[in-house]
Amino acid sequence: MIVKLKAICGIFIHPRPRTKLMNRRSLKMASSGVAFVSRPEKRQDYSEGRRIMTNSIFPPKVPNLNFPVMANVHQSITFDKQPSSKAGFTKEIDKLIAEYQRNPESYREVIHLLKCAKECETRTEESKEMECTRNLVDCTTASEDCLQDNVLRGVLIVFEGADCSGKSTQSSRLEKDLKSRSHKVRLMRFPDRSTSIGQVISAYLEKKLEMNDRTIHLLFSANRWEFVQQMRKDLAAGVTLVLDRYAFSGVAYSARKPGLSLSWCQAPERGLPCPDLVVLLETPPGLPGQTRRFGCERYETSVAQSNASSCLKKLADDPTVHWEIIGTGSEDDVHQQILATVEPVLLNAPNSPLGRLWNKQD
Ligand code: FDM
Ligand code: MG
Repeated sequence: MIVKLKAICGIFIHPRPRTKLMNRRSLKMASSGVAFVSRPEKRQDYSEGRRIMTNSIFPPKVPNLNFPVMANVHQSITFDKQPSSKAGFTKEIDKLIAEYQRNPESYREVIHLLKCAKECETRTEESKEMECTRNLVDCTTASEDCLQDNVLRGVLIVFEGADCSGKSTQSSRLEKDLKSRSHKVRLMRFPDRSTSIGQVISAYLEKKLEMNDRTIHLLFSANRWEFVQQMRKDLAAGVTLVLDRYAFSGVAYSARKPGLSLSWCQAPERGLPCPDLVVLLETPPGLPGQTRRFGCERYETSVAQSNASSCLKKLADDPTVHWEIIGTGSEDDVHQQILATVEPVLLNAPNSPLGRLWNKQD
């Protein structure tokens, strides 16, 4: 069965600007009166106010959209759902490789990971796969810090936790709080579904596309690497980055799957900018699973979420990364706890260089 997916451009109206859903390119578009939303499940959040453009992947016949106008089908992607015809999907990876190869300097790690992902789709031996990710460790020498004189670097703060733990709410509250105190701050989220790799990830999460557990793991990682240059530039320019999920989700959601070891899952993430602080939010009892926000994406099951949660807790024991676990409480209480945790980090982190995550040479 061939499933045709289309990326659709539409204009719809935005009630309150949710910049957390936007990356730099989208913000540029926003400033010209059109903004970009990468998560179709957030569509219901937009009803009036601001013009938005979305190019998320939808089925060809878009059902009951809650926003006024859909127009301009501008891209059509075909994925073959049959497990027997891997050729169809490897062709998609080839297209991704060709796209990122247009800028090989910026996307060295991304291209490497995409090539590994293609290997994973075509071969099954673990040794081969291990080999290709191991090479990545040698590959991650790019994106040197471009520190500026007289500018204190920004701070890298990551929010982790299962679905419904409040990451999106709390990361955007922190962003607002820091902005109100005149900090330069940018909110990002992973996966970032706005890029070509992000769209393939999104199709996978929406169960419109099947692929091997290792392949998708590498694509999630490549999705982070494609932003590393921008992240480093921002940090060097004194912009504090607040991230809604990062490499730790990448590891936790994959390592719970049979046959994927923790160390294999960590390999492609080694060398990413190391957070100055990872805030792990605990999930309120009864959640996830019993909330309307718990949708129908892949991994949106209580088993997957609680396994990922346990894996995150294991990762939080790692002394090479600064973790803080925040217990459950009212939204305001949690916010206050986060502020108290973040404050000393904001003061101290800029005085030491940005680390590399899980880097054995450090
Ligand atoms: N997820 C997220 C992964 O499996 N790997 C990753 O690297 C990241 C960043 O994707 F279930 C999972 C976690 C979650 C799903 O994330 C989509 P959001 O935050 O619900 O969009
Ligand atoms: Mg989710």
